[in-house]
Amino acid sequence: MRTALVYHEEMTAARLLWDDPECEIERPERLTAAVERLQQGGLEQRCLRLAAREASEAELGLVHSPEYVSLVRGTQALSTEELQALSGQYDAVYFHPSTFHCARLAAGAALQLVDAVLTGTAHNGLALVRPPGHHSQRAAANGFCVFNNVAIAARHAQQRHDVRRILIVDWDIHHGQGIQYIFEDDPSVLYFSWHRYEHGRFWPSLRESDADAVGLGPGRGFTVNLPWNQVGMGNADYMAAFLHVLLPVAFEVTAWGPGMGWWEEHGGGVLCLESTPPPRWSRTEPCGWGALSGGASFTPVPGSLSPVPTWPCLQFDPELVLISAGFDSAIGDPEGQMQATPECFAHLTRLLQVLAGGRLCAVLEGGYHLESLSQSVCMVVKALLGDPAPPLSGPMVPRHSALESIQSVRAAQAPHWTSLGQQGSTPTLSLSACSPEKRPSPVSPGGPKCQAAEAQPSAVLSSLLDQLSATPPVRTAVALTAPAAVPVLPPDVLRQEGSAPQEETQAWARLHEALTQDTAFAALGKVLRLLNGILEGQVSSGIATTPAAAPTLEVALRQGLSHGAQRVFCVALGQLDRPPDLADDGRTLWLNIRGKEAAARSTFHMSVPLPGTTGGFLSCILALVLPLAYGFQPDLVLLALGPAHGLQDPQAALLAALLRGPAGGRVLVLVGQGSARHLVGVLARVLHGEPPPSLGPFSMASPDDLQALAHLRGQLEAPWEMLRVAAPSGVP
Ligand code: Q9C
Ligand code: ZN
Repeated sequence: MRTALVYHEEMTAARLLWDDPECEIERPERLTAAVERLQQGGLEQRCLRLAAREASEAELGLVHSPEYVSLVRGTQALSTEELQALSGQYDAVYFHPSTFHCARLAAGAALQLVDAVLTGTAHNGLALVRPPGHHSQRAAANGFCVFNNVAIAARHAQQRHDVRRILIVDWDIHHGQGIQYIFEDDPSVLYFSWHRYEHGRFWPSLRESDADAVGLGPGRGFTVNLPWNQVGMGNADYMAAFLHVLLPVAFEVTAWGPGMGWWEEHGGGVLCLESTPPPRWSRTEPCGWGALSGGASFTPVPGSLSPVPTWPCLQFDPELVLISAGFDSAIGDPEGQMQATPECFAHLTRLLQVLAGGRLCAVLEGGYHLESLSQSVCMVVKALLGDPAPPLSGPMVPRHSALESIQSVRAAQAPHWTSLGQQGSTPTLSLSACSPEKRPSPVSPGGPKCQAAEAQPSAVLSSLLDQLSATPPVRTAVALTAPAAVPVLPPDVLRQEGSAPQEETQAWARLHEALTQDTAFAALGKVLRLLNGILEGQVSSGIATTPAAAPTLEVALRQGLSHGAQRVFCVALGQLDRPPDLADDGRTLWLNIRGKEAAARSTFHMSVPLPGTTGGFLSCILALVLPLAYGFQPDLVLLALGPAHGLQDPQAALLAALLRGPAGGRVLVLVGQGSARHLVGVLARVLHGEPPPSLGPFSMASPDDLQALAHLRGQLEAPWEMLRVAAPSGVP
């Protein structure tokens, strides 16, 4: 794992030279505070440090007009009065004699980061820059932004590296209208932005920031705006936005078929962006459609449907992810007035790391509360380095207003993205057993139920300090039954040879006949040792093989519950039944993925069929597994691959990678006999923080798969509100 950190102290030179309450928040201390905190946390030292370079004028010209670049160059020689007069011509902008230099360093830092990641010098990285960029336009400065750092980096990646599809995720709390304008008709760049909007009352108060602005011409569907109409959005709202809007779109392959025909209006032709997919990260077969397979454009015959491909052609599934990483969307920020805590940004980063083979470049935008900004920056760097993300605090219940926003963007984008077609469903029945509200409170003091939505920023921020350093010494351990089954492992994955004490293993083995047999008994001893390491905080995650998956899973669950875990999330694939005498007391959430039927037996026990398509599998994870996991807030995840689990290696890897999120990285994977040792190697690498391999050719979810999910959502969204994709009707 190599994470680049791009910075240059000279970017602190620009500052406001006159009185302006609107602009004074964009100060040099933003950078120094963030860098100092990275150093204190020992994070800076773990990164590949790169000094920012200046972008050349040709590079600025990828996005900006020559006249505008000359104008900004000219500000170096202006007097304070002249600078103030020029600044007044733009909205929320100030110039300083060093602005041109700083802004070229900021754009250059983004370029250097992209170069490092696309040449393989680094896997991912962060550029700490100012001035920010996402409001700046072809010929205009705006909202503290001079050059559009992220847009320049995206164009550069396309021109200088063999990258076409780029995802830009703008989690700054303002709408990056500059980025939107630059790429609005371009389907090779998918721009996602959430922003404080308040029905248009919040700056920059643009009509085109609303959810129904989806892009123009060929770029329709490639602008995704999620306007927040109230302040106070928190962790649950941000996670719901990623799970129910951004990720389904980012993974999806766009199918162009009759009826979608945007080309009819914009007769310029359909651009096929993919001729031969790059070997490693593409999910789609080469465009199988003759006229399009050359990678060129074609002109449709007016009035004819025949030139429209009926099979996916332009896939999204990005090759590079750029984050416009503003932290004014975090708790305490005076601009955003939101409630998301710093660790939320580790989770957002973690979710994006499963895309584009992990090629993730974050570039600082806003963020004006120095403490909140610094901690959020640390959380992103920790996630980039592969460290486990601290669990999310606060009630994981999306706000009504957030669900309204999610519903409206899904509706606006539904014509362009098939996975957003499924809308909310009506609750069908109420379930027995206790509701999540009655579940036991968590171990950590000040955890979920104690921190009300109106939590004090300072209290939240200081309690988080301790978590920064509380990372287990061993990130991943592997305990294998047979030495013959040794897979290829990353060098710092621990091979655990030891077992739990004989008496402890014997006590548990009494639970089930099958556990007394030689190899099962030996495996159980190793599983217990590994699990104890996880529960005691010495190991973050682990994989163990066993010939007796079902009883071993039961033991692991019972041991987890009796040795410190308040809540355990069990994801059981294949023939693994929930132990019938296990108490349905809200401490175990049991999800089976197998079989034919989708069924919720209680609030805490459900099963769903394993979808037969990649699209269905992704929907199952994003729309069901992760919302349940994040809603349950477990402190341990058990993932068990039992007999006939049916998962392909890349599917298992994606599931394991994403299940590192909900329980602070505490995951134990049990692999039953019959699975190839290759699978153990793949799982070890993702638990260790490497990006999961591609799922392979994308296939659309079948109607049956989607119906199964919708059915479960209908049954479960009352107790598990993270499953909602729409606001419940009739409730204000
Ligand atoms: N009177 C960034 O966060 N505030 N820019 C305008 C209207 C401007 C924010 C208030 C905020 C600009 C990168
Ligand atoms: Zn901002």
